[in-house]
Amino acid sequence: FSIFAKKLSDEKNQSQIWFPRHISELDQCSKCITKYEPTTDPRHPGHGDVAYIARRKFLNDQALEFKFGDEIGYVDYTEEEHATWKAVYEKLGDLHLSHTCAVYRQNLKILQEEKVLTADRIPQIRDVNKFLQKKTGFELRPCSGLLSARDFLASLAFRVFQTTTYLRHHKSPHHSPEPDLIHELLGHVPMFSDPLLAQMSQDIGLMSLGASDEHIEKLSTVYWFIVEFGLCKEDGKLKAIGAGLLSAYGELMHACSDAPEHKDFDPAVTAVQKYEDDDYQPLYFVADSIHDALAKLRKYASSMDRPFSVVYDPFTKSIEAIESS
Ligand code: TIH
Ligand code: FE2
Repeated sequence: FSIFAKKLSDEKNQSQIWFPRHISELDQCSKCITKYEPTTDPRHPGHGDVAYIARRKFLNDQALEFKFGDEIGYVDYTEEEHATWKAVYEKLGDLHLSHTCAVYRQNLKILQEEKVLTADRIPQIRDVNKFLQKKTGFELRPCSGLLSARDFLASLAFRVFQTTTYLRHHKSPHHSPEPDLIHELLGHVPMFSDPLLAQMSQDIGLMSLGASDEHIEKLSTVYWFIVEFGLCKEDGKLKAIGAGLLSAYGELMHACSDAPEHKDFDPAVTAVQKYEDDDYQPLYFVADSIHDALAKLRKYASSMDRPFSVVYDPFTKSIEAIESS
C-alpha cells in the first residue's frame, strides 16, 4: 500500500466493529456455537454414547486452552480412533481418481510421499503445520467445535485455520454432520496446500473483518459453497474442490452425480443461496477452476462497499485498516 494511504482516524476505529489486528488476537476469536451436540442432538451419531461424549469433551477442553505462541501438544489417539481414520482414508481412496480435482490429487500424493498423511496413524497437527508452512503459510490452530462465522472467517484473514481435534463417531465413519479432525485433515489440508485456494480463503477472511452481520452471512455462505462444497469441471467431468465433499464418501458421489442441481459459481448469486447443513446439499456450485473462482471472488469483493479496506502484512502478521477513497 502506498505511503499516501490514510490510516483510519481513532474516532473511526472506535465506531467500527472490533476485529483482530494481529494474529495473537485470534485468542479472542474462539467463541463456539452449539449445533449438533452429541449431548442433546439425536441427529449426532454419538448421541447417547457416554464414552464418546466424554472423549470429545476432553479434546475440546484441551483445544480451548490453546493460546497464540503455544506449541501444539501431541494428542494420544486411541486405537479405535486410528481405526476410524484408517477406514475413512482407505474408502475415500476409491474415489480419488474419479471424483477429486487435480489440485487435491497432487497435494495428497505429496502429503503421502512425505508421510504426513498415512493410513495407519492419525497425523499430529504440529507435523501437518510444518508441511503447510512450507506450501502456503497456512497453519491449523486447535479449536473446540463450531465457531461463530465471524470468528472463523477472521482467522482465515491471517491464514489460520481453526481445526477441531476430536473424531467423528466410529459408527458413522463416512459422513459426519459436523466438522471433525478427519474432515480437517483429509478435506482441508490438501486444499490449503494450494496457493490459489489458500489465497481465496484468506481473501474471504479479509473481506469479513469489521463487516456487518449481513455481509458476514453472505461471506460465510460463499465460503460454504466454494471452500466446503465447491465443484469444478475437469475434462468435462465434475470434480470436488470442497473439503466437506472430499472427506465424505457418500456426499462426494452424490455431488458429482446427476442427482443434485448444479449452478455456475457466481459469488453474488452464491452469497444469497440457502444451504443445507444437516443432509447432503440439493444444489452445488461449479467453478471453471480454482483460479476462476478466485478471480470472480475478487471482482465481487470490489463491489462490496466498506468505509475502509484492509491490508495484510505477512511479515508482522498484522492488519492495517485504510480509509476508502
Ligand atoms: N460432512 C463432512 C464429513 O462427513 O466429512 C463434515 C462437514 C463439513 C462441513 C460441515 S460438516
Ligand atoms: Fe470444513
